[in-house]
Amino acid sequence: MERKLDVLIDARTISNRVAELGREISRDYQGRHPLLVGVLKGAVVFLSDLMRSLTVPVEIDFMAVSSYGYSTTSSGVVRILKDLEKSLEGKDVLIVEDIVDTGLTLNYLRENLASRKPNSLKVVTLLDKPERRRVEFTADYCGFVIPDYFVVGYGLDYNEKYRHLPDLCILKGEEE
Ligand code: PRP
Ligand code: 7HP
Repeated sequence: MERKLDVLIDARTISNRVAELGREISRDYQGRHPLLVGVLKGAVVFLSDLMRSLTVPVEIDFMAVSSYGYSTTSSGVVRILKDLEKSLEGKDVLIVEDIVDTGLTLNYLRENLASRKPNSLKVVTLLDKPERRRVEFTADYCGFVIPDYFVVGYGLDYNEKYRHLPDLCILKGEEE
């Protein structure tokens, strides 16, 4: 099957929006030192840009969870593959995610991290695909709401490919 990439959101538009999110988050966390929790692997590009747009000091940590395997349809199963290094007790935690699709991953992660007694817990996602939701989930900060396309680039993959693309692209032809 021939694959085709159409740009949905170009690198400059992403960069401008990430800078805006950075300003908003910096205002909201003034005087605090939030812990950014990146969800591997898709969020690494977004997290690395977002943290450099913040004017408050941050720490970072990462989790890896699995819900998809190598399929583009959600199995509904969330498993922790890599956990955080330190306790969240008393910390201001901001989960950084690349995309909310069915909502299963973040719904699970938010509950899981809330049970570790952080001082506050919020979620920032670069992308939100509300048409695909299977459980109710609303992020505290969102870069772009997008239609139900399978997208790659800026950290997002299909079978581990395309994460390096600077633009966010619609992948056609390979997901069938
Ligand atoms: C993607 C994405 C989110 C999750 C969102 O991760 O990064 O973590 O799926 O989907 P959901 O809202 O339907 O749960 P994926 O499992 O593809 O792993 P990756 O980040 O390593 O690419
Ligand atoms: C996961 C995911 N990964 C890449 N592109 C998408 O559109 C996706 N939705 N959920």
